[in-house]
Amino acid sequence: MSIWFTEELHPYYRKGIRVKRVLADEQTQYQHLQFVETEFFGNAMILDGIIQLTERDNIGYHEMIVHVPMLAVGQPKRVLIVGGGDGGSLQQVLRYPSVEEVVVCELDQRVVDLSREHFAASFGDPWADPRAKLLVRDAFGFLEENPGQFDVIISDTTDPIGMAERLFSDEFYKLMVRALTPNGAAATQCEQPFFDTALIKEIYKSAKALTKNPAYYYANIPTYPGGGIGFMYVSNTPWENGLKTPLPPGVNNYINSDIHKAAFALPEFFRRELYE
Ligand code: SPD
Repeated sequence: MSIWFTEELHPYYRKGIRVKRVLADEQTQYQHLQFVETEFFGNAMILDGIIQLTERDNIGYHEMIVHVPMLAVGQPKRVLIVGGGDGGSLQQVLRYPSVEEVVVCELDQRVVDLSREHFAASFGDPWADPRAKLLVRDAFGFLEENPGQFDVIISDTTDPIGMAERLFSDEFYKLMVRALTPNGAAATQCEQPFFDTALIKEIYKSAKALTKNPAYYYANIPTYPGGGIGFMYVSNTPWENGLKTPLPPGVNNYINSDIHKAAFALPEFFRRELYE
């Protein structure tokens, strides 16, 4: 028997993946959390009906959201991950020998617990690293309390729906930039150029008002709407600085120097909307 899981993030667009079996299905304090074993993509986590990651194609997401700001900064020591309870970004951050501490501010403990169980084959157990510190709390308050503290901030969030909507606001970007060290860099989950042009434009405006060198970049992730997702790089340090920095020890499955550079090339309609 096989089941098709169909996602409808936008009212005008649907996509589906074939599921072998349901591994977990629960209503947490915050959301509907599901883990499924898929036919092609390995295990997947679904939140409120939206695919967050699969074992096969999370590589583009996690390698790009993490390494672009980390490489630009050079020798990052303190890193904050907003959200990221699945551990995929954490695994990538921990590859850097310069990192002394990674704080993960995740609201839902169940996301962490079930990801440890169902993504162990892909992520190992990054939480066992003594540099990793999990805070089960809302990121807003934490950012407010920690100005100038982080060399890199990664906003690894769900889509801007319900409680996550605030994480795409000007207020959030102000707090995030305030929590960075002067030459620090952030990268945020920043949606899809075709479907979310207006939102991304607003976010770019906020980022531009707060830092000298923001830029949008993109990665291919077949299980996300439109086959990919973009990120906002937010920093006074140009992202190009990272092109000179070697990638950290460990295996890369998506990023290489050509991809790093090419990710910032935008289709003309979108480049014009954003930058002119
Ligand atoms: N439309 C899906 C966007 C999902 C972004 N969050 C992914 C979390 C992976 N750590």
